[in-house]
Amino acid sequence: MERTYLMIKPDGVQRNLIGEIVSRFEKKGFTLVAAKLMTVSKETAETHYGEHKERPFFGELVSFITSGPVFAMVWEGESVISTARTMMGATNPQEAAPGTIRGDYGVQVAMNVIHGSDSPESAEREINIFFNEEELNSYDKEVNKWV
Ligand code: 3AN
Repeated sequence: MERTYLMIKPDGVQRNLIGEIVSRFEKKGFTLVAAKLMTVSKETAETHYGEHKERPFFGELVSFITSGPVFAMVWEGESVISTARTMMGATNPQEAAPGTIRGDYGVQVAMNVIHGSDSPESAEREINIFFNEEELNSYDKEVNKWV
């Protein structure tokens, strides 16, 4: 069973989208393994976005993600990494399809509402950046036999 790291960014928290976004993943049939509202430190943001260090928008990225609380989550399910990316939509909300989270709620690329791991390697890395082992819950849901 796959796990992914999803994070509602400060714009999504400010715009009261936590419930709506959590609801989409619950209704899809994925299982919430961990979640917390937290303020990301500059060091953690720089580690998380390390692969973008050379990009011109790196400074903007770090200052945005540390500007207010984020809602950090771990979700579990079959092919959850790629399916969550599909549900999020394209990085640039102007290109994201209607019906996706960014397509429905985002306007600009810097504030695109949600982050999601893009591979099993980044999922493992990102889960470990934001959560301790004891924060990760392992449980079965009856509903899972139907999806
Ligand atoms: P994704 O989040 O869809 O995996 P990446 O990994 O290409 O997208 O980019 C990481 C983050 O950097 C994006 N979520 C977005 O907020 C930000 N970003 C990407 N391109 C730009 C840009 N041209 N200007 C500002 N921020 C950007």
